[in-house]
Amino acid sequence: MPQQVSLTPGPRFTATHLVAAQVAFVSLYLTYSEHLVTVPEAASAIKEIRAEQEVKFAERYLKNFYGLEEMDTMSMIKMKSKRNFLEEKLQEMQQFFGLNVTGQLDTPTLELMHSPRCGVPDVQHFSTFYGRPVWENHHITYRITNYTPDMKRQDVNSAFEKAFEVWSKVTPLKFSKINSGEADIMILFAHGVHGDFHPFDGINGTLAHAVKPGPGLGGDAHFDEAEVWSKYDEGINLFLVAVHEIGHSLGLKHSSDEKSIMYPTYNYIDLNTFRLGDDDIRGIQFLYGGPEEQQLVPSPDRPDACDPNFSFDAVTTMGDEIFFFKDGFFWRKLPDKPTISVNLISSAWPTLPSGIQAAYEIEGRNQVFLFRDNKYWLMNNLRLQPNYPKSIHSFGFPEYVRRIDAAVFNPFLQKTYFFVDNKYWRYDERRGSMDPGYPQLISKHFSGIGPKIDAVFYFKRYYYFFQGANQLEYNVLAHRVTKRLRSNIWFGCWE
Ligand code: TQI
Ligand code: ZN
Repeated sequence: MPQQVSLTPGPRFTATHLVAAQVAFVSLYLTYSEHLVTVPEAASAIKEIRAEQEVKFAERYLKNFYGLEEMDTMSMIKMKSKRNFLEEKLQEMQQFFGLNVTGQLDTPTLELMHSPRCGVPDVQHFSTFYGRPVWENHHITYRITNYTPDMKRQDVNSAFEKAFEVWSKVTPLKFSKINSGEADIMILFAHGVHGDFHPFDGINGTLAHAVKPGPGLGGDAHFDEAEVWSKYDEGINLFLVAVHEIGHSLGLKHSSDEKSIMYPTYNYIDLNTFRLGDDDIRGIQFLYGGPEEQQLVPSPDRPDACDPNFSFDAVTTMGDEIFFFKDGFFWRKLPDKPTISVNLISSAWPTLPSGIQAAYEIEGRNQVFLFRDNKYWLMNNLRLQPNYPKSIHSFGFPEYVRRIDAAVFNPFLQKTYFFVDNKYWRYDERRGSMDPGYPQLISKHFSGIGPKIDAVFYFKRYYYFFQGANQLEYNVLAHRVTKRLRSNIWFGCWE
């Protein structure tokens, strides 16, 4: 018979111990019932409930420590043979602890499971999923598809942003939040059944789960809405659970190192002092390697965007951000935030060349086309798509066009303008063909623009044309130039 389990946390732990809490629940129930049971029927009913709870408890235990029903997209066949699976895992555990290998949830096995000190197999480090799945592309997108009402939206965003940062700091991985379409890591909050064969179980118990890297459901992280999510240590701290789940999303399984965030118990840790454990870092770097030395870009080689004569090769929006391309670099900026980051094109997209000459986004389709010479690439949610580059002649350009200077999509007309020297073409994105009657002179339709432009992008009913160090703001609906600006105005350069 399982005994009352001490809940005194170890010296390192200051808060709830998830597995211990589960044990406490079962044992409290038992002590409670032992004092109360006088009527025989009640006793047998309680026994039944107790047995059911013990099975549930054992399942959770095996899940945590023996990878029972790992979060694969569990096939129906596997579901059917869940019993066998449980038996197998029980045998594995019994073998490990030198118990009789019965495959049954017998008393010695249960007792061992209930003892909190012996719950962890002595694999002294991190573990990865079978086959070691990882994300091939180091630029990983995530999307928060819904929000818990327990917290402010901004706090949810920042919990995830910070949680991703924890992992990006120690790896070459970059994470970007997208707000529509399919991200690599789709995040959601849900109650109970939510469409993945792993329904949530109400408050406590399972808090969240995440799927190993892969297409579709792969990488996705689900959070049990029945928990009270919090920014602090009342309820369950979203940031800490997010760090743990993202660990799974990136390919880490549980670690047996108590200091690891991948250790399968929940402990509140002061967020100001939170750090990944050494074992977490070893684990994640085993999968992805360490961070790239971005700062090795010799500063004399890095173009100074604040140079008053600075010009751009290509500019486009991508989701909420504006991307500026120049030589081997790109800058990305959120329009309403002052921070700008500069990156090497080759480190973000190893197969994309430097010297991108034109780029445009089809708003609403999450598509960005990038051009260099007679080739173009398609990017979707920051990821280069397979089967590119293709030839620009597939847009219908005549043979003599060898490159594009600039391109911009007009969302009102659903048409794209391509600028080449002093002329432009117009492409119908809905029909997928070039409009007849082109090329035309830029100066004829876009008064005040030209003769030749470097880059152009569309933002909130304006086109921004770049001509050397000058930028012209052009009202799309009024068809006229409304402002003359420095090209690098977006960079907050104060002369
Ligand atoms: N959910 C389990 C977990 O994320 C689900 C799970 C068990 C799992 N084994 C897995 C997911 C293997 C992927 C791969 O660990 S949970 C904790 C912790 C949970 C537990 O709700 O039990 C955290 C979620 F570590 F505190 F126990 C988050 Cl942080
Ligand atoms: Zn886990």
